[in-house]
Amino acid sequence: MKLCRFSIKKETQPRVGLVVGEDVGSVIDLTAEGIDSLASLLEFEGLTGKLGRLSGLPLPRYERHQIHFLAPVERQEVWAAGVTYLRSKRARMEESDFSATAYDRVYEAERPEIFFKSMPEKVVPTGETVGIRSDAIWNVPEPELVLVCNSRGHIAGLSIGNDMSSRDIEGENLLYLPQAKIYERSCAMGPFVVVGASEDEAREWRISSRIMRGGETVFYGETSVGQIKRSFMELVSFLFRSQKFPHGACLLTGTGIVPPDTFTLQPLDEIIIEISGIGTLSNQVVIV
Ligand code: DO4
Ligand code: MG
Repeated sequence: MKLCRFSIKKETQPRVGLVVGEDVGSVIDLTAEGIDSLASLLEFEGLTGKLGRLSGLPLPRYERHQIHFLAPVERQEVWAAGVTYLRSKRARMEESDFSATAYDRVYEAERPEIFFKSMPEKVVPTGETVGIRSDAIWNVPEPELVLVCNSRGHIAGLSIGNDMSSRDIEGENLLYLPQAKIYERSCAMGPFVVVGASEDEAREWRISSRIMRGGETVFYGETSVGQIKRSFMELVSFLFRSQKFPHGACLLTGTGIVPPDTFTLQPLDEIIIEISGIGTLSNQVVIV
């Protein structure tokens, strides 16, 4: 089952929706049943049963062309794990001189790399622009599965994220990581939160990234969610160590798709990230 946040075109009120049909045929407006936030819904035990009951009610439905998708995040902080795929570890070791061993060590260590990524209100939804820094010369998208956690640290849903990154800044010095990762429009998420899928199911999903420039594909890469080295709960339990998230938290799980070292994003590029069990997150690039 897929949830989303949306607004009706020409309106601004955010609504919570249940997606009907494989290809987003329509969206049931759960806000009409008093559900005013996605986060509150994700707090329910037995959520799929509740959603099954809600889908039987005579609630308003909107067709895809009548709505805009909003990012599926409200007051949750957005965090990200790193170096969870072998491909990511190798790429970071290649881009950096004197901090290469840090990536090697963190890949093997008990404690994963986890960093703050975005305030919720800064997360970009599908269809809007993501940013590349004006002071960076080597920029890439990082397509990642997102673990959408409730306040108890349960993984209530799964979504798609883009951890936009400046590789030249990150590679110059590890201490520059926050600047390489956190800037205007550097995090996109959505459009859906899939609920009721187990980790075993999710590990079978394919994740792909296509970058289009002037109508041509200039990069395509794919991998499997199953290549993530650590279990989902392992990552979440480290995030929730010694820290409370009263509104829940989103955790991007790291990238396994890295374009060749000669590749950098340009303004107007279209980034299309697909995860087979979830859907497609699509954003155009702008300089910020
Ligand atoms: O340590 C650098 C960031 C790693 C990361 O974002 C990833 O592996 O996805
Ligand atoms: Mg990343």
